[in-house]
Amino acid sequence: PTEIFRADYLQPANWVKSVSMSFDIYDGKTIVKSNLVVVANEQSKHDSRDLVLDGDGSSVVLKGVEIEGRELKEGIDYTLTPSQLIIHSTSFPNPQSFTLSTTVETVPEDNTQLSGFYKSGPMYCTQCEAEGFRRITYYPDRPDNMATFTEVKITADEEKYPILLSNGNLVSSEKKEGGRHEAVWEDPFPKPSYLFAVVVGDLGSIQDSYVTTSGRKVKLEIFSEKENVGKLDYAMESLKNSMKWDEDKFGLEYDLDIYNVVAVNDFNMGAMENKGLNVFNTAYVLADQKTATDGDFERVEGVIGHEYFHNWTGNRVTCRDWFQLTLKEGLTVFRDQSFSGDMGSNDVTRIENVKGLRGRQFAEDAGPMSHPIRPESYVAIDNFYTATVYSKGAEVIRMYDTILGKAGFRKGMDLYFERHDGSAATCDDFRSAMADANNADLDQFSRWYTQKGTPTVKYSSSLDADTFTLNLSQHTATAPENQPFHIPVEFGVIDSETGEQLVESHVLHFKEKTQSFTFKLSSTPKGSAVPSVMRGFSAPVKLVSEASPATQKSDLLTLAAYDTDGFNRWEAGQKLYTDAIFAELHGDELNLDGVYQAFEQTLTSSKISDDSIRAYGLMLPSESGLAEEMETIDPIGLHQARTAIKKKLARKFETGIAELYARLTQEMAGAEFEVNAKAIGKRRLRNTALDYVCANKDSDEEIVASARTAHKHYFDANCMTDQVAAMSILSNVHGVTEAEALRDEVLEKFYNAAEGDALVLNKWFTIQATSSKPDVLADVVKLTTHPEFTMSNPNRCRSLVGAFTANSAAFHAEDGSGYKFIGEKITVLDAMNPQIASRMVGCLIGFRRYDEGRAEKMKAELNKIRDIDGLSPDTKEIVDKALS
Ligand code: B3K
Ligand code: ZN
Repeated sequence: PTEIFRADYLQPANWVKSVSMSFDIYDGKTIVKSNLVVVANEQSKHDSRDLVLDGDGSSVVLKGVEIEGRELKEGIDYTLTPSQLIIHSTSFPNPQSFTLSTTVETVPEDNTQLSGFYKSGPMYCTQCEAEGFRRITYYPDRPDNMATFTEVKITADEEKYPILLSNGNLVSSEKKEGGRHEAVWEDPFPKPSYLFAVVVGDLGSIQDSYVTTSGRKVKLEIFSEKENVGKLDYAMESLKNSMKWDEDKFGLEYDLDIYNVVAVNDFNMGAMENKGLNVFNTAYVLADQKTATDGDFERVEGVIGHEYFHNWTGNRVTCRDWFQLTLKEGLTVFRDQSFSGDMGSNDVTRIENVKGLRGRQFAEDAGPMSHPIRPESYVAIDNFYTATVYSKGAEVIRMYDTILGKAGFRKGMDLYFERHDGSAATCDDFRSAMADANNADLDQFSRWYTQKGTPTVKYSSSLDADTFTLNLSQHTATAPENQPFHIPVEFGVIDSETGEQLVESHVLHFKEKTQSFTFKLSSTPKGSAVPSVMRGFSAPVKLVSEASPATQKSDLLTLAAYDTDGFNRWEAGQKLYTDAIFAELHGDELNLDGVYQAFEQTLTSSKISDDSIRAYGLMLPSESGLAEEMETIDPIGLHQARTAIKKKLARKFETGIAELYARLTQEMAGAEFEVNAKAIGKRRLRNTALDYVCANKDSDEEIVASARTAHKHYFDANCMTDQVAAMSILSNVHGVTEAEALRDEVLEKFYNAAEGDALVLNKWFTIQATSSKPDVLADVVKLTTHPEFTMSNPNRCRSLVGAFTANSAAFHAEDGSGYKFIGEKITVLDAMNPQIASRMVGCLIGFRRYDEGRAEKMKAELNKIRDIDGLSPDTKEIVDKALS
């Protein structure tokens, strides 16, 4: 495997301008023929004019190559390597333009990598991004080659595979001999090969339609295996909402007459934005009351939106090379986050997104896989579909919006499409469009694309008469250059006594290593003047106050009570909780007055009208988020400290929480099930209350009582959200026979009620794998032998093995048993599906953040993995990075 560098980008010597293909599908063998119209690229700086086609010899077997009827000869006309077919320019009949035809055979039934053309249960499907197309045919498999797929002909058995789909519009379909049939598709929009798709199967579907603002009637169809057709409605609603939203927000309309989505059971990631034919992991499209949690519904909406928005940001304008991935991914995540916020609540969505960023991206940036949102090099590009490229990439786009304002951002987007529609662009092109449309200087802003690491921003403030001074400093320890970023700091000042805004919220442009800003207060403060910094989480940084601990605490209480910014109000509470958890962990003297005050206020304040906001305000920060604040991570200590603080809160507010739980239970009893921000908020708040009710336990009696409460919650539940909440609590029960019986009853009931539903069973596995029981690894090992468990389905594998690695206290057991378990699983997985294996290995690579004992054991597993015979380049790249 070779390392590829961004700096080495060169245009190819030839372009493929148009393509026609045929797929002849038989059990155990598919024949793929391709005709490529090749034209010389005059702009290429390559010395050689040879036509270089990518092709993965482990998946395609070349049967023949011809140019316009002349059969080419290996060695003379072309060279074949395990990864390329090179057509010598000496064999071109006319170097300006000619048609090349290839025939290959492939066996989708044997494709366990789920990249290229493969079989998922009874259906065939493709996954081409990033480099799967070369596992289907020989082709310039690079995103800057945009070609028109004028004809894609699919032939298969009609009875077994009545549905034959590809990108674009259906041109014709007809019966063939021997019980076979054929469909021909054409896609009028030029596209790179990674957006190609074919789906073949016996599928059910739901249909709908959408009329765009300019009057185009689009036929919408979502396909799945027949037994799941009843779970597609929410996705369809979300799709129509996405289409409307993109018209309203960005003036972007859909451009084909058909929009198809297919749900597939075996899928490496969430979904794929193939032109006119999205392919989805079932987990991100199927949803109903009985089988999906509110989180699942939110994800379906978000991912349906995400893939739809890619039609413009990704497909109409694509990436010049894979280093530019964040051009489409960061931008599209920003768009799907904005969409979700507009559909529900912007504050709630923001809190959820930032929690996600802190839990995953901050960790990535603090480990050996740290990279800028636009990486400089890669071995396996699939390893760079990361939290950094996606989530931090979205934060970078959000900063343009913050710096330029909504209208300015829109102007930049319009110019971006005006300049680049129908082509393959770069991150610099995007930044230039934003700058030019607004006459703005975004030169320094480019450092967000070149420097890795999470910056730390420190602040202090002072007041002199009515002049308020804010001092900022920035430092990025992990960026070798440590050049200052252009950081938009949304800022305001609040009177601690009255809650009045003394400085209205606005954006500061923080561009130096240290910088001071002064403001005249609008009136003389009655209490102290408290700065509210980085409102809305206006930049992806760690924010640290340099005030004394006492001032910090009182400032946080002011912000928690009065901040006009929903995010910072929530954040202030989280900081108070965080300080308390670390004080508990370090055995410092505990003064919980502030925490109690913030918690009580969140529990009772009539000013909070959104139940989700109240729920998130009551929840303690996650263990993964907290771990990022530690120099050396103590996973077990952290878990215990967090649990201890939770218990203290549960005890202190026993009555208030019980009342809240009872009130909500009564209010919701008999109410019709709905999926909207309000209904989700109620369930979220009630389940948060349940969690505290059940946390309040020491004696056996209390343990049994809380298990009874959860047990009742489970059996009274009218939806998956409430069942999962109850079962998660019960899954932690251990050591008290009566409570264990309740736990086992619910687990069994849940399993039986699932009736084999794959997504429901995944939850059953996950809940057991994330239990806080001391013997959880033994349970997990046993579950790997369960008849429903398989490593070959990525969702199932993640639901048990992946979920266990997220169970920090258990995974990081001091004896190294968790590491050993995962090492064995990765060994099996790597041979089967390198993309999934190399993801999984991520749980070991942060070993330098742990104590020596753990670090040594994690490293030992990594060394073992490195020694695996035939280790995939994907896994090897990550392991090498970790060990270097
Ligand atoms: N673009 C795809 C991701 C493809 C991942 C390839 N390893 C999904 C998305 O971001 O929309
Ligand atoms: Zn995407």
